[in-house]
Amino acid sequence: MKKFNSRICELLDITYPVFQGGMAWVTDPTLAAAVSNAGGLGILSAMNADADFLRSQIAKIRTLTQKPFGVNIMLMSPFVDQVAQVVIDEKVPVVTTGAGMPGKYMEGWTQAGLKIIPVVASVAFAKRLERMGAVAVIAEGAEAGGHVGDLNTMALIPQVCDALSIPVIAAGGIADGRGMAAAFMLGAEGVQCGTCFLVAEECNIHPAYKEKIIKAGDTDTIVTGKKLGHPVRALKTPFTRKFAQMEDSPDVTQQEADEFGAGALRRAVQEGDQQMGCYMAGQSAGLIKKIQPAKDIIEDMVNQASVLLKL
Ligand code: TUI
Repeated sequence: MKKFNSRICELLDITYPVFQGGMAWVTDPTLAAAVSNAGGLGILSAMNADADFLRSQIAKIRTLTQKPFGVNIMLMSPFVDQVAQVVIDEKVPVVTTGAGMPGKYMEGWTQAGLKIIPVVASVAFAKRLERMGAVAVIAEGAEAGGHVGDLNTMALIPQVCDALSIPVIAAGGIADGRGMAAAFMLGAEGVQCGTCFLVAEECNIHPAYKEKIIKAGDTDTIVTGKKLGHPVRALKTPFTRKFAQMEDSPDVTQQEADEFGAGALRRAVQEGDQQMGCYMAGQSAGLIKKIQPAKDIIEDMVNQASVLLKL
C-alpha cells in the first residue's frame, strides 16, 4: 500500500493516520495496545477516574506495546487536575482532550513537550487551540457517539481545515475506507474512530454491547441530554427512551436527570444491562457487521481508502 500523504504519521511516528478514540470504561490497555501495534494510534481513557488508575493503565500499556499511544482526558472529570499532571509525569506521547476547553492545561503540557490534540466541535474553538500550541485537532461531527457538538462532519471538517494550519483529524460517522477517503477529500489528514473499535476482538466490553452494535441499523441512535445535562448519542434502548421522556417532562430537574444517568455507561459496558445501561455509539453503528481483530479493522479501512484515494 502506498503511504498516506499525512503530516500526522510523521508527527506521531505512526504507520496509519487512524486513531482509536478514547472511550470511558471501554478503551483499556489491551485494546489501545492492539491498535498501536497495528500501526494506528491507540488511546487510553482517563475517564472519571483518579491519578492512580491512569498511572496503572499507562504502566500496563507500556508492557504491551513499544509504539506511541495516547491518553484522552475528559475535561468534565472531577479528577481532571490530577490526571493532567500524570500525563506530564509519565511523558505520555500524545494527549487528546474531550468535552470541554483544555485552555488552562495547555501551557504546562506544551512546555513539558507533550503533543496535544484536542477534540473540537467548532471553528472558533479550533483556532483558539491552535494559538495555544495544539499540534493538531480532532474535529468531531455530531454523528459520533457519546458527548456531541452541533455540527455534522461533512460541514465541520472543511471549515476547520480552512481555518487552521495544523493538521485536522476527522471524527464522527467514520467506520470504513469510504468514510476515511471522504474525510481526506474534505481536507483531513487522519481519522478518529470509536464505534467500529467497540467490536474489536481485543475490546473487553460485555458481549451484549457488541451484539447491539452489530444489530443496529442507520436510525438506531438518539441524542439525549440536549435539554437536561449534556448531549450524548447512544443506541435507542429502554434507558434512552426513559431519559427522553424525563426531558420532555416539565417537572424533572437537571439533578434528577443526572442521578438517573449516573453509572449508566458502566452498566452497559460491564454488565450488559438491558434496562438501565447507556450504550453510547455513533451513527456509523449501522455500518458495522462483524467482530474482528483491531488490526483487520484498521487494514480494511486503510486499504479501501487508499484505493478510493488512488494512492
Ligand atoms: O468527549 C467526547 N465524548 C464523550 S465524553 C463522554 S463522558 C460523558 N458522559 C456523560 C455525559 C457527558 C460526558 C462520553 N463521550 N468527545 C469529544 C468531544 N468534545 N465531542 C464534542 C466535544 C466538545 C464539545 C464542546 C468539545 C468542546 C466543546 O466546547 C464547548 C464549550 O464551550 O465547552
